[in-house]
Amino acid sequence: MHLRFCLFIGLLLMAFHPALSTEWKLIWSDEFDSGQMPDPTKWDYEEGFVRNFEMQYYTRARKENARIEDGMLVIEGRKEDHPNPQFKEGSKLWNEEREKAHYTSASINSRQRMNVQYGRIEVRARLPQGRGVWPAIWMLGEKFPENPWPGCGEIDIMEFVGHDPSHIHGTVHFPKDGAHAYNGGKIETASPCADFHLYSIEWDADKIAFFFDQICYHTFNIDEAGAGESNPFRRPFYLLINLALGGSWGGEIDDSIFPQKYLIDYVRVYQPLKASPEGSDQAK
Ligand SMILES: [Ca+2]
Repeated sequence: MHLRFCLFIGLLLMAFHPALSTEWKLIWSDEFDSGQMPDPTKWDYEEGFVRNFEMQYYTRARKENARIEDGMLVIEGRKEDHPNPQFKEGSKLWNEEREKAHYTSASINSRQRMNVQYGRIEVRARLPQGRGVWPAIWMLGEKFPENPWPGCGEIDIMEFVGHDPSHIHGTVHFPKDGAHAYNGGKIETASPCADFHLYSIEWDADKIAFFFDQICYHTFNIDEAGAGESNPFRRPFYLLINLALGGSWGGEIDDSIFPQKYLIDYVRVYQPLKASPEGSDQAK
C-alpha cells in the first residue's frame, strides 16, 4: 500500500514537475567564489552603448561595475559620468551624440568560451530595484553578431524592469516570415529584489520551459520558429548577464536609487545524464 502510494505521488510529481523527471549532469558552472574579478576564461564583456537606447555605459573589467565579493558576482549600476569614445560631434545617433555617459554598468557574456545546445541553465540571483533598472539573464545564438539578430535567436531566461516590480519575464525572439517574432510569458512574484531566487530554463529539441524557482510559468514550442535544423533554437547559444538602465523597456530612471547591485550567486549549466546532442560545443 505504501509503495503504491509512493508511486502515485511520484507520478504526480513527474506530471507536474517535469524538472524532476530528468537526471542532469553539471557540464559548466561559475560559483563566483574565487578571485576579485569575473574569470576571463569564462567571461567576456560588452563595452560602451550597445542596444535599446539604454543610458548606461558598459565598462570592461572595471571593479566598480563588475567584481567578485563574498561568493557573488556583483554587477553594479552607478550614477557617474564616463567618457564616450563613440562620441561624434553633430551625430544624431543615440550612441554617438553624447560626449559623456551619465551612468555606468556591466554586461558579461560567455561568447567563444561556453556555448550550449539543450540542457538546463540556472542562475541564482538577487535583482536590483527602482525605476529604470533592467537586469537580465539571457542567451544569443553562438554565431551572433556574424549571424545578426533576430536570425541568431534569443532566449531571455529572466528579464525584470524596476517600473513593474512584481513580474518576472521569460521570452524568446526569432525570425518568422522575414520579420521579428517573439513568444513569452511572465509570473507574478514577491520581492525578487529582496531575496535570492532561481531563474532557469529547460531546453530540448522540442521546447523551452521557463522556471521561477521550481515553478514552470511558460513553455515555448520550438517548431513555432520553423521545422528542422535551420531553426535557431536547434543550435548552440552563449550566455549573457547584464544590468541595463533606462532604454526602450527600462524607461525613465530615478537617480535617487543609485548605486544598485545585481547579485549573482552562481551560474550552472546541465545536460541530461544520457544523450548529449551532436554539435554541442560546451565546457571547453
Ligand atoms: Ca556563489
